[in-house]
Amino acid sequence: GISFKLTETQKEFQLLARKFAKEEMIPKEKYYDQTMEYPTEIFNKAWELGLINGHIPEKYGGMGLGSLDGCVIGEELAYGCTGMMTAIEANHLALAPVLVAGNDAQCAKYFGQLLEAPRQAAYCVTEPGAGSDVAGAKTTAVKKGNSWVLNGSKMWITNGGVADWYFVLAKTNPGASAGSAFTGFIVDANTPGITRGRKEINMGQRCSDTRGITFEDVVVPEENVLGAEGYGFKIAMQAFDHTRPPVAIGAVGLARRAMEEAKKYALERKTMGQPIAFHQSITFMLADMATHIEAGRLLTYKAAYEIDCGRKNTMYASMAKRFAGDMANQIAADAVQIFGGAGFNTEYPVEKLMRDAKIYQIYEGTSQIQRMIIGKEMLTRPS
Ligand code: CO8
Ligand code: FAD
Repeated sequence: GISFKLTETQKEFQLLARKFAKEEMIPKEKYYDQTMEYPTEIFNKAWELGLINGHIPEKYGGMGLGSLDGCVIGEELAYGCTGMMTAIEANHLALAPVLVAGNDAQCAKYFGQLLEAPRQAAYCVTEPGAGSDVAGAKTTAVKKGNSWVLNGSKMWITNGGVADWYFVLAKTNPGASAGSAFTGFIVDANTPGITRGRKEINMGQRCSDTRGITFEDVVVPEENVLGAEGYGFKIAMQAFDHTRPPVAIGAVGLARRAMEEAKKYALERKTMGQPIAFHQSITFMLADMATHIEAGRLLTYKAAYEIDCGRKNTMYASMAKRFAGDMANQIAADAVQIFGGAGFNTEYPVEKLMRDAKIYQIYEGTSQIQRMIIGKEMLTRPS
């Protein structure tokens, strides 16, 4: 039969991450939100505890955690602060293409770097002129002898300013269709010709580091080609199959935090002779929050479980990302409503949650793009 039970190891990770969120992340959330400082201290402590890079296979010295294991941890970290969680989770996004297509030497070298010290990596696909439309990306890579020369600009790159290495998608065959026009590269961040832009000032998740990066005659050795020439687009898409479930669970963790803050406040705040929690319109808002969080978590677990079983989870990953992203925005907005005037004020926790939630409908593919993918999978790629 079906089991909703976490394993003992998953429960241990859940408790560890929950304690970390409560004791380390929540006390600092306001500081990092207001200063927009990169949460180096939190990142380093999470790394020490084994809460980062968990998906690196045991063969390369990692823990070999599955997608569902990562989601169990991710929900707790997101409950603490999604700005910090995004800084942490971006490492998983960067290592996903290497997990999908890296050869032995690439895995050993680049996973090794992330395991030997608290370091960051970043995933560079989006460009100033192409976000949803990945196939429209214009960064090029041209073969010269035994190397490739990269030119172009990437935009909105999480961990862009702090990463030691990048996954970069570049066009290598402009005449070909998307599926064979691009190649994926691992690029050392200290390679000459790379310029990191200023840290962008965003609406929410403000401590996360988001930057533009330009590549000007950046020479990358042939050994840093992932998979093979022409496979980049598919590697980038397969990486999303791994990373959309953890992004979805980030939205679930944020929504759970918003619900708990709203519930606590609604039980304390009294109007017309009783706690507002017992006015039916508030009770119903809380009831819907609890229901939608359960649904978002289960859908995300399903998307993670499918890929852990080695099955193509593209449709479920998009369903989870779409549902959880939209749901977290509704719940964060309702939490602000339940707080009334206090909800609009920075002394209370929910206005940050509402600002932080918005990005879940945008990054890792917008809610509109997720619907396009679900539709395509349903209608033209039926299982
Ligand atoms: N697996 C394998 N192959 C795939 C997949 C997949 N999942 N998807 C597509 N392909 C293949 C197709 O089969 C096709 O192959 P072929 O040419 O052989 O037929 C080829 O790729 C082209 O596919 P499509 O025709 O479907 O391509 P389209 O150009 O129509 O567009 C999308 C596809 C889905 C619209 C794509 O462009 C897309 O995903 N857009 C959204 C981009 C996106 O999500 N960006 C996110 C950037 S990263 C980010 O935001 C990080 C945020 C920070 C997170 C940090 C952690 C919290
Ligand atoms: P556009 O593609 O220009 O879309 C604009 C609007 O049009 C959206 O509402 C979109 O849904 C809609 N739209 C577009 N095409 C269609 C269509 N065909 N049908 C219907 N509606 C459509 N990228 C990375 O590569 N790496 C990262 O680490 C990374 N981190 C990010 C962090 C932050 C904080 C932000 C803001 C972005 C990040 N991104 C990253 C980029 C992110 O994935 C893109 O912003 C996102 O995919 C949307 O692309 P766009 O901004 O170009 O919007």
